[in-house]
Amino acid sequence: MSLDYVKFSPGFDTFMPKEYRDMVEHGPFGKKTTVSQMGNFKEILEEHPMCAGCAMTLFIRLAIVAFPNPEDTITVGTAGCGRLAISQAAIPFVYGNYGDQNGVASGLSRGLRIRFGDKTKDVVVMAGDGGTADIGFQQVLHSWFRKERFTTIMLDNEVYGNTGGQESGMTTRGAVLKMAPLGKKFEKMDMVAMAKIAGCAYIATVVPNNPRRVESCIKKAVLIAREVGPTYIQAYTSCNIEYAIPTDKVMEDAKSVEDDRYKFTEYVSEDAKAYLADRYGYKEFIQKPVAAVTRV
Ligand SMILES: Cc1ncc(C[n+]2csc(CCOP(=O)(O)OP(=O)(O)O)c2C)c(N)n1
Ligand code: SF4
Repeated sequence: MSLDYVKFSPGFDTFMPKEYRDMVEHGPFGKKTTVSQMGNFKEILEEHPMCAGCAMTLFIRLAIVAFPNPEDTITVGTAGCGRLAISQAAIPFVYGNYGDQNGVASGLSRGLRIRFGDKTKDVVVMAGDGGTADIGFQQVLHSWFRKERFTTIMLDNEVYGNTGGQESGMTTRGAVLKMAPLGKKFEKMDMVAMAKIAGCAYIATVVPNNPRRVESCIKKAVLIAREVGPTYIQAYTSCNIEYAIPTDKVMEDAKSVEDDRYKFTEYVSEDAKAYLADRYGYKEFIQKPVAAVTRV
């Protein structure tokens, strides 16, 4: 059992730092904690070096709380702001070259299935829009076409935040950034349509100001990826620095962007619906019996 990893070896408990003791005693491992209980348990991610008010950090925090089995989850990331937070979480994090994340996750997810057989090990990629739609694009698409069973989350701040404001394929047309002063010349890439074409079994677009919705999307995506196929979540996680959003307006911005051009959408394949209903009791996907035809 992976929970044994975090427990103290006999004789070591008195030497462990307080944070570690807290994590073992009050962390979410082996429990079914939810976002509505935040504040009542020690979170896996509590400290990070991200900018104050960064929506990406809030989303990452919510996503990690939502992992169905955090003690059996490995995150994979790449260059970009998000890895600065994800790498501080008290669960394993694998960091490859910029854009390699879906190639790394493919090998990791296959290897874990061979090594651990029938035990569940979840692999979750979290990478920026540049890492996912630009430099990592080929590896992302091929992992989907190959039906690799892990979750890909795009932290879509619509800019290269970590390197000071270059445009990405996910920047909206016309946006002017510090290092794109003439304005983006092309449309924002439609990665949701590409995920559909490539055969992802679950696809969602979401913003971070509805924690329960984020939780529901992450849980479904991770559970479906265990057996049915690749899953993709695209999250609007604004960069308040590069888009000059005052820190106290970050959630307001997320709400207005959600109402305007980043609406909540969710696609669940028929196989994934049946799997969620049968295996995890999702009522919304239980097939209703066809009413008998009465003849008169
Ligand atoms: C091969 C390679 N090219 C370029 C870089 C420099 N680099 C680091 S982060 C980054 C941009 C990250 O943008 P994005 O993926 O959108 O993530 P964000 O920082 O916005 O979260 C770049 C170009 C690198 N680390 N490795
Ligand atoms: S640069 Fe932007 S995305 Fe990166 S940590 Fe700061 S606010 Fe967040």
